[in-house]
Amino acid sequence: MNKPEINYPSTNLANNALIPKPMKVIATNSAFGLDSKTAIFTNQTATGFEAVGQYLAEKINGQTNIVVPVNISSEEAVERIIFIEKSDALESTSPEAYQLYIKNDSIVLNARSAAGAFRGIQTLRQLIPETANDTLAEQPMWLIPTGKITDAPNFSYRGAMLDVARHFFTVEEVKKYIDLLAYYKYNVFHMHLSDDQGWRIEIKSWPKLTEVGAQTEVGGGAGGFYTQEEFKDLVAYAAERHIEIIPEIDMPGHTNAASLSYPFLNGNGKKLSVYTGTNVGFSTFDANKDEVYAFLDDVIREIAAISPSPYFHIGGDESHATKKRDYINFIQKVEPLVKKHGKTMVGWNEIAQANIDSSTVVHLWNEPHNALKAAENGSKVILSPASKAYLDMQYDTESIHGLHWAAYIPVPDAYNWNPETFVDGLPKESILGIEAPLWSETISNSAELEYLAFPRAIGYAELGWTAASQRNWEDYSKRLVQQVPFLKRHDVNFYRSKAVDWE
Ligand code: TNX
Repeated sequence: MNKPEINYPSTNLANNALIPKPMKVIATNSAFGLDSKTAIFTNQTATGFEAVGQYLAEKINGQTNIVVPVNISSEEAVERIIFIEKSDALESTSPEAYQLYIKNDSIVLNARSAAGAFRGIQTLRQLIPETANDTLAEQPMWLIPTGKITDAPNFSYRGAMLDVARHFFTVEEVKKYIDLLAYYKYNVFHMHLSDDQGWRIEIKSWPKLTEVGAQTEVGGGAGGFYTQEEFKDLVAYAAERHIEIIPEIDMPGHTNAASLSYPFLNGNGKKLSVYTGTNVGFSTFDANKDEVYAFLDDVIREIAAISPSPYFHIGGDESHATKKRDYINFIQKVEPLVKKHGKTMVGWNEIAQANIDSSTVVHLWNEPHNALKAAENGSKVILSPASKAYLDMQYDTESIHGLHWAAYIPVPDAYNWNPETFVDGLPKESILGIEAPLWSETISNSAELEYLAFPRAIGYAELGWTAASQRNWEDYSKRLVQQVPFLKRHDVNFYRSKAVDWE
């Protein structure tokens, strides 16, 4: 390596616009010049590290057009190196912890696992300035401020949910959303795959679910579904971004599309017809029929086989057409089916009415008392309180998409709450993390999805990753403004809230 003599201008790592805000930042007031003479070297024995290096190179290329080689054998033309290393000597024990050490001529990223390295390169991506400095060297150079970042997540579960049932979203639309979530260090993508208005995943042993149940959506559109191959492709795509996909099949309510496909499933005693409206709570499986559980055994088996996530979400919400006794019986019969196929059950907070296993996870949306009950029983809780964390809630009365049954959620309100104290008496140890659900009654394409999700989903990313003591709206909103070039570069239709000084 022959290093050129460059007088780097001083840049200050402490003035970064990183979201989520990292645990610790120490600035050393110089710069690393990212240019065509930079190379990436990664650990090549531990799984996934090289792929993280390649992902970084791809993203650098997408932004700057420079080609940064990964793990090349000759270092001749190389002047500066980004090392991506495995290290167990990090302060935090989180598998997603990382440490970035940025100096003039090298960047060292240390992580326990490829997941940690992946989170670390998102930080690095966010530090690459929009524009190159063309005066320092013969070729354009992007100046990354030097210093040290030590970071780890506050919560191990940082999720976003998309309802692909009320309106269908294509594989490409879902991938675009996953890409954006990855940039903000999300690690879970929950897919709401079935509801009254549509069934969205191929089940080979019950083909009418997609031949009949998938052909509709809210408003009368054509609907759609993912073949098992497409679902596997989505799972792999998310996994490359160290995001786990949790599939949800909602039951025993929200099941009109399934019952329309196979009428023996229906338990509400009413004549079935296509449903393309937005009411909830009218449909139910018949909880007293063995054939219903045999059907569910097949559905869960087929999905579990193509879903590496340890979790399987059974919905369980708003089963107003199911008698309470039947509901409890149903949940207690489905839980062993989920277990039988090697998965941990997750369900919306209503499931805590049943006698559930302590390994089952309860997903809070509207009933703190059921979250508390579950926690007392040893279950972990995911927090998605509708009044704070629902991405489908309108910003205000002028919002062009969304609902407002739980609240209007302006951008500052989405950020200004503390998941750790939201449910009075819920111990932090019981909280797995937070999730921001996006129900799709009022949205049907990427532009509409993005209008509701951005910028609020960026704030939820910080609520999941950054400790409460480090969060502050004033400081956050300034960092949020600096996301605009990234959002524009990726053609994200974000909502320009008046509460943010976009400049
Ligand atoms: C409630 S939240 C629902 C969904 C709706 C949503 C709309 C939950 C578990 N159930 O069925 O789509 O409200 O905001």
